[in-house]
Amino acid sequence: SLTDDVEPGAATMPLPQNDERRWSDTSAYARKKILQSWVQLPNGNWELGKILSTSGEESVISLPEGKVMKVISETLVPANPDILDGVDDLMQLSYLNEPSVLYNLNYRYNQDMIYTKAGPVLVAVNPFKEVPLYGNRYIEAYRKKSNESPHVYAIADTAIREMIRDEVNQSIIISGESGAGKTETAKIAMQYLAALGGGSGIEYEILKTNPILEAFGNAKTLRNDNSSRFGKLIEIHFSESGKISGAQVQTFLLEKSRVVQCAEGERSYHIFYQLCAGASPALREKLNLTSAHEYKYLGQSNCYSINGVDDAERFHSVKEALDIVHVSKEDQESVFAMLAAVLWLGNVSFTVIDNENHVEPVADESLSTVAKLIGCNINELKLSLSKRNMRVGKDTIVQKLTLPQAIDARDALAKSVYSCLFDWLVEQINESLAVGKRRTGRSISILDIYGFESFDKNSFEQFCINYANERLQQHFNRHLFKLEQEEYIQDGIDWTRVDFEDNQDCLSLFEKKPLGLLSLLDEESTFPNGTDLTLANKLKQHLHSNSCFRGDREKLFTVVHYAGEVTYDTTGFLEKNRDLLHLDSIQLLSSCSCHLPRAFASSMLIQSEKPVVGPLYKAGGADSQRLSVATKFKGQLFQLMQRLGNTTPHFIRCIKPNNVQSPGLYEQGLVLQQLRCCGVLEVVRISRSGFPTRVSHQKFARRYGFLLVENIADKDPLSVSVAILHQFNILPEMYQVGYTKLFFRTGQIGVLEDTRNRTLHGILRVQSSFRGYQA
Ligand code: AOV
Ligand code: MG
Repeated sequence: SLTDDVEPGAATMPLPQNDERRWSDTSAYARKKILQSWVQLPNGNWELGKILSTSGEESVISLPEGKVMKVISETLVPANPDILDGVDDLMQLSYLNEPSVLYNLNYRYNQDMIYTKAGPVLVAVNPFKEVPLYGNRYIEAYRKKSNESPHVYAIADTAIREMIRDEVNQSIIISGESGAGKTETAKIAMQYLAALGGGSGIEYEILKTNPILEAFGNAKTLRNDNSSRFGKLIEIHFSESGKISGAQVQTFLLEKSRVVQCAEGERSYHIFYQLCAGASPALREKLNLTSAHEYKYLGQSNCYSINGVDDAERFHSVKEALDIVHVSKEDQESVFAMLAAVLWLGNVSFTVIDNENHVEPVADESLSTVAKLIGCNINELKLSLSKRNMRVGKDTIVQKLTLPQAIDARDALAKSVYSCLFDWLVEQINESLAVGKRRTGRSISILDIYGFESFDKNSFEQFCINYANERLQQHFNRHLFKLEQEEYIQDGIDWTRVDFEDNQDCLSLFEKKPLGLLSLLDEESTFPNGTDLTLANKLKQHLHSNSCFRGDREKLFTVVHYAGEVTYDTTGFLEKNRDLLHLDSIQLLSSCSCHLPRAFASSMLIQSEKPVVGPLYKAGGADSQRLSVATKFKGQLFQLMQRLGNTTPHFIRCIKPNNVQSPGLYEQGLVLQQLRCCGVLEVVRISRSGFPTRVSHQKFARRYGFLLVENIADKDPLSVSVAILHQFNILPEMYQVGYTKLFFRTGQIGVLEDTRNRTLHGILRVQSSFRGYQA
């Protein structure tokens, strides 16, 4: 136990409480007379105080501004000496407790030093303003290693170096809550890779994928004005010489419901507003475009603009970016036509045509514009929005639609056109970026997904997003804790286990078969009579004893996520999970004269013809049999984790210092909650007490063996390794020799690398001067 070695007499010393105790070096603390200490104020914030006196169980503390307070000594938490203020790696803190970490990040944040290392992890605190840390001057400094302060650039630099040195693919995995800065961080990393690996021009295209994907896949939410509504993995390929040769983008589950509805104060996808604001008069006329206010899909949330954002200007940047990734002008126009079609589709209204409440669309401007834009016959459009062909056995019956069914059919069409458009664009981008066909197999992938979300009302989208974040969290845990510890133990290294928060229970709640959230959801989705309420009841019935689950009233249930509790409302879950595609709509699109709708129809058909692995969906008039959305998403995530599992990961944790997107506002409680749930403090503790750098004996001997003075020709790698360690006087406490590997404390390998580089350069210089002599 950590408190075992507290010396006698330490009882009068303030000891950290509960959680704090896990992070503090109480032993060291107890040995010294501590004057500075953290005091928790009634509002929960920590303040630095001086201990004036201690008697019995109480201490008298003086706080800034002359306040004096009497507190229970036990509640005090030791503070670090001033000399450690603002250290750039939390590992350097003498007292690694929560208030000290909070203070250190805050201290740096106030000076625009938004990056801090937490052992191997980079912590980035969102500045919500421009900070002078980027651009060519900085890139150059990190490339030359003349600037060594923590930075995304430094992470990207390490990734490139390790890719080349170890011949292993790398990944930069960025996580954090919604609005914490993941997407910005991903762009900063790409900027560095492009600068170092650039030359062929392809890097410019890669950077231009960002404005395109953000326009089509990001939207204003209550958490973030530029919130990613899809997950993205961009794999950047490198040649043997370390130059970028191409890239590939993979996207995950776009939130398509946003196209037809979004909450008060939020917006639909940026591109709709950009098009309405920025289209040229000629394009407006061609698409029969009006202002964003005229479109029902955009009007329901009462929010049309974003502070400080000029949608018209952005539209021009998007067009430029499309040019650069080789989307032709004609194709661009088709893309805009699809967007206009989606908007006009939202304005299509219905009228009752018989006494059974069946409806058909009103033949007005919106209907005719949609028909014109997608290139179909107006009567066929009308039919597809008022009737549904259903196969029953071998027969086909025609069902007339009621108003809610017709609205569903209309919205389903709008959503699938938009999501097909998004996928089509990604495909175009990938074709354009697949320049280096001769792949060397070396790559750096950057992962930027939607962050953990918790709103007042949480639906299927949050359910999927938060599930994805659980998976990612496990990857983080697995890598930094489990693997780390297992490796030490396997290699016979003396190692004291560190407990960490595992989120396996929550993941099992989602994934267990047959009684997990996803299985039960899929099962209910196959029942024709299943409703959102029967789903909620089913979940409560089967999962009530799970510690990560709580059934609430009616259609509500709560999941205890690693990042906090979220209450979900099952309203719409079944429909969104089934995501029915009606053959009528597909047929309509395939009969269009424009090429995009036809391409969409065939990709929808391909999707529905895929061998069905999961449950079948025949209920509710669906003609196509496909995987449920949740099951497909789960499969994608498994694949993603597998892909990432084959790379050397570099983790960046983005932290959101306030909920109002303001610069200079650092809310302790909010930051602490994020630090706690993402395990940053545990990582630091592990790294500090452990040996984070490890190299196999073979590799080590191969890399540094030539530096040895003695002859090593007939020696085994382990002996060579030990010989190297001795020759370079590496202190015994700085490494451990395992069965298969060497384990080093942080920073040790740098000494050897320096010597190696100096020696190599020396050799090269000797060789070139020799060559000069010959010539
Ligand atoms: P996210 O990707 O983590 O949220 P973003 O990367 O979109 O968050 O960041 C949100 C906003 O914070 C940005 O639009 C910027 O205004 C600001 N910001 C973030 N990082 C920086 C930085 N390094 N410098 C300046 N401003 C920054 V989400 O996609 O919602 O999960 O779903
Ligand atoms: Mg984002």
